Formats: sequence, structure tokens, C-alpha cells
Amino acid sequence: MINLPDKFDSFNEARRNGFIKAKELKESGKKMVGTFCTYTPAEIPMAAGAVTVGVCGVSEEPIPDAEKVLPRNLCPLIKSSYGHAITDTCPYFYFSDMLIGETTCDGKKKMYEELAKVKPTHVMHLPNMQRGEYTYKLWKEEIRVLKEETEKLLGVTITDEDIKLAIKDKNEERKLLKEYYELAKLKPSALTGMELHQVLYQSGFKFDREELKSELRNLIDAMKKRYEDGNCPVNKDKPRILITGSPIAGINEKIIKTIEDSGASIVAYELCGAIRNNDELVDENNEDVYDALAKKYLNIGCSCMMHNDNRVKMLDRLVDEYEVDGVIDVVLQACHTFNVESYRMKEFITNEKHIPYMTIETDYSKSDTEQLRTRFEAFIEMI
Ligand code: BJ8
Repeated sequence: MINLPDKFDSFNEARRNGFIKAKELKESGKKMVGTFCTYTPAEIPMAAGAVTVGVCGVSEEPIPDAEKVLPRNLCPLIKSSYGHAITDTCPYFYFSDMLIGETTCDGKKKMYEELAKVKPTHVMHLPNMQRGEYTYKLWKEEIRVLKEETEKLLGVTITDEDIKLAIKDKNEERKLLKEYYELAKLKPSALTGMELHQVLYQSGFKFDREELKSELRNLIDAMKKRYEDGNCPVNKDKPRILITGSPIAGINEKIIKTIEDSGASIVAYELCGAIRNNDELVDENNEDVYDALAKKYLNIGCSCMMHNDNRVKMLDRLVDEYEVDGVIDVVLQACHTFNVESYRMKEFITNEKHIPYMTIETDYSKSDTEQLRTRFEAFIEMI
């Protein structure tokens, strides 16, 4: 589909290969843990020797089945995730030995109550307010509880040493992903928006840790070489766009392709699965592994957090570092927290950063693609 070195395939291929791999992994005796959110400290299931896999739904197909149980006016990501679970159409969900969720938005946490009826599900109590020491202590304790629950559900023992090794391993992956997405800081960006998004997304479906890291290394080197050879596909005159908001894996074509077809270059994703969870490392020198994990994960700037200053700080820095010309805030329908927070983001971007900003609200269907195209074209023309 796009010109990437052969190891990173198109979305469909990546998923198909992932399904086969997941089955093989299970047959080899490996445990699999399904996760829904960037707040999940993946280092805990990794320390248990399990592979982690994102099980957030990205397709609209299972939504009608989900709506037999869940209300229609709910976020498509929640309905899709639940729909896949009850229709056995997501092998990652199917093969998971346990699921980890968090008390993030209301829709997700209530959906987990239904989900727990079909699969062992541990829900972490994520504090929804940034209140310094109180918030930190609660979250640190929740990470300890997660460790105990994981031990119980997977029948293993997790030591601090296991967690340290997992922290190191996960940090190595984050450093590589960061090196990759920072290629978009170049002018013009060394990557198209789809190349940027596709690799960040696909890395979550590669279960062999060493293979993943070596493929990322090769990919970064290949992209650098392509740039140096003058074969970069991005035109230097294109306006540079940053995408922020709800997760877009279920609408990547509609958003990324349509924006870039409209004449812009997407250079940064202030999103989960992208910069939001990979930018900050876990402190490897901290002997208290729970302290190190609690501090890193609490800094994630999600709109489910009250007084989400971390998102503003991140946007502030990214707009400067990536020399962004305009910000597009993508809100999934019925995602109230991101929707409400749009006002604060708009004020910040327009008044403090002095660049254009737009919000769009959409769901997993393709029916609004042309409408969005018209709005993106108008926005890009205005920059
Ligand atoms: S840290 S963004 S992964 S909660 S889009 S289900 S918020 S109604 S996915 Fe998320 Fe964790 Fe936050 Fe990231 Fe609810 Fe909004 Fe739907 Fe969402």
C-alpha cells in the first residue's frame, strides 16, 4: 500500500499475520493479555512473561451486535471493542488469558462490567483528578494490585527484577518509536502521515520483542537513507499538521488519507498509540519499580483526567518542535471528555500558539468522508 520496507505490511496484512502469530504463541504455551488503554502499565504483564496486545476495536462491523447490549449513542471504539468480544471476531480478544482495563471514561468502565462476564477482566482504579501526592499514592497502589491480580490470573510470580527487565525492554521500544516519529521533525517531514501512523500502530501487534526492535531499527535507517538520497515523498511546501484527540486507529484512512490528499503533511500525532504514550520513558534507575511506573503513567495527558494540563504542555512543546502550522482535533462521537476539552485546546492553540485549529467529530462509518474532505480542504487553504 505504501512504500515501506517489506517487514511492515499494510493494516490488513499486519492483522492477519498477527492472528496467525497469536495462535502460534498460544500453542507454544505463552500467555496473552489484552489491554484497552495507554494507562495500562504494560511492564506488569510483560514481567509475567506474557505478551500484551491492544484489543480496542477499530472496525464498525461488530457495532450492531454490541448495540443489542450497549446504548447506540456510545463511542464507536467502546461498541466495536465489546462487539468483537461477544461475536468472537477478534482473535486477540479470543486468545487473551486476561484483560486489563482502567476507570477512564464512563462508557469504557461500564462496558468492562459486561465484558467481565465473558473474560477474566481486571479493572484498575485510575484516579480521574491530578491531585499530587494523593493521586500518585492511589495509582502506585493500583499498580501493586495489578501485579497481584496478574500473578493470580496467570499463575505466575512476578519479582521486582522481572519488572526492571520489562521496563528496560519497553523503554528500548519507546526510544526506537520516538526516533522513528521524530523523523517527521525534518523539513519536509521524512515520513508521510500514513507511514508515521502505520508503524506506531503495527508495532503493537508484533509479539516477538527482539524482532520488533530489530525491524524498527532497520526501518529507521532505511527512512533516513531515503531522505538523504532525496527520495522523500513529502513536498516541503505543504502545511504541517498535528492531529490530537481521541484514538484514530478505526478511522485512519478517513482522517489521514483525506487530510494528506487535501494538500497537507501530518507531522505529529498527539494521540494514544503514538506520542502520548511513547514520549516519556520509565526511570530505569529508580529502585522502586512501582514508583517509577506510577510516575510515568500518571503523566499521560488524557482528557479523562480532570485538569489535564499535561495535554496542554505536550501540545505546547510539539507545536514548536515539529514546526506545526495547524492543529486538527479529532473527536469520536460521544467521547464527551475529548469533546468538552476541545474548547480549552482551541483557546490554547489559537491564543497562545497563534496557529489555526479545527475540531471534527466523527464515528467509524465512511459516510462523512466527503464532508470531511471539504472541511479539511478549507482549513488547509486557510493556513
Ligand atoms: S489514555 S484516550 S486509550 S482512555 S474515545 S473510549 S476516552 S469515549 S480511548 Fe483512551 Fe486511555 Fe485516554 Fe488514551 Fe472513552 Fe473517548 Fe471512546 Fe476513548
